[in-house]
Amino acid sequence: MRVDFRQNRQQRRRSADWTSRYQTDQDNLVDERLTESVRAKGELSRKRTVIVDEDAAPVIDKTLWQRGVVIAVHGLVCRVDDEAGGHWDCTVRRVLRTLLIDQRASVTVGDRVWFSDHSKMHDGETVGVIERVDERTTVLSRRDRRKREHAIVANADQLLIVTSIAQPALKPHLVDRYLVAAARGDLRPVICFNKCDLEPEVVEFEPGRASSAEREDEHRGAASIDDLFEEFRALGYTCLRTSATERIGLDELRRELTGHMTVLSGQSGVGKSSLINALQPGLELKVEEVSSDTEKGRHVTSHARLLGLDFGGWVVDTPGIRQFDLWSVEPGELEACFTEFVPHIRNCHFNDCHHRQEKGCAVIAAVEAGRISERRYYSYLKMLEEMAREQRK
Ligand SMILES: Nc1nc2c(ncn2[C@@H]2O[C@H](COP(=O)(O)OP(=O)(O)OP(=O)(O)O)[C@@H](O)[C@H]2O)c(=O)[nH]1
Ligand SMILES: [Mg+2]
Ligand SMILES: [Zn+2]
Repeated sequence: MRVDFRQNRQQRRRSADWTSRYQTDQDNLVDERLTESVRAKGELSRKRTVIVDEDAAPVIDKTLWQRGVVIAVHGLVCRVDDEAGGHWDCTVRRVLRTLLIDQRASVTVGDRVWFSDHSKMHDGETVGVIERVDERTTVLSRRDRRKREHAIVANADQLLIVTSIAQPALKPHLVDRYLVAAARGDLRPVICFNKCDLEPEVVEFEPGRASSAEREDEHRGAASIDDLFEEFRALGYTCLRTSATERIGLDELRRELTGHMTVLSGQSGVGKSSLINALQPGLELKVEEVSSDTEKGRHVTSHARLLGLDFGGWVVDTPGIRQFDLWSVEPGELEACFTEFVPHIRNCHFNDCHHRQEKGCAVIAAVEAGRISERRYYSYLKMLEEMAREQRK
């Protein structure tokens, strides 16, 4: 593969007005081709050859390269943990950076990489260069103000949805939102009911609304913590009861986390940090800073960071990815994330039924027959509205 030496320098400039010129002056087309080929030659001299495999990634040199996982990114420096638990500060080889930019990707937290050891050139400091990034199994991304997508975590496989049964009160709609995010991100959700040492509060639903020209009703309701626990469990999700302070349910939680890369989610104050610290004291404090001189003191708060678990696996606790936006979800995709809707959808009269107030809607019929919970249904309607609002942003 031929790769530019410099990133983004020369966007191949095709004459935008080719077609119009072709129509007005056919003879000039030959000349146009000529000048193009001359320019292409100039480009060649600024490219180099990289041997790539079928994934368009540099061929692995196992004798010289080691495997690692990117646990933090600070500017151009990646903190990489090797398989023996060593920490490395790595830059990314320039041709790889160019390859990745071509693929609209860059190295991010969670990436599994191959890197070369450059410690000899740095007085024995564990410094390396990332030579290759393995294909990702999953990617969580956020959208910036200019609507460009940025990968924040690669290769996570679980989403731990932490809630508390009191202080703060459980928000079932928020749990539903995280469940949608998990389904969209291809992550296995695990729901944790934390603070089970406290007196459970009765949960009042945030009003879900069905608003349309024909119908305007608001759904309000309340449920006990036990009802909600059962509701989520009946939907097939793994649900745990824990207490970080009283050390209840921690073995079960540890079992769920072992060997996985788990993203933590849940509103502030539910006990995410407390749970992680109860499993592995001091874990959050043990996170080291990148030591490279050039990058000292640089922090990018939106970046995630992996915390390695003694018993195997990783957790990611990053404020920036806790509110999964729904901007990339289409109404037709949302219904598929409500697993209990799925068997009914094909019986809806209209193919493109959004299950709001359409005639012959099998989902609404299932709600009326008590086969789908009203709470979940109104939560779905509320999410449809939230999505529409986020897409207008
Ligand atoms: N009673 C009780 N309190 C808890 C439990 N877990 C956490 N807390 C308390 O809840 C408060 C918030 O806990 P954190 O672990 O900081 O919550 P967090 O989810 O990490 O919050 P953010 O980092 O702000 O998102 C602290 O005062 C904890 O002591 C629990 O199981 N039972
Ligand atoms: Mg915290
Ligand atoms: Zn329908």
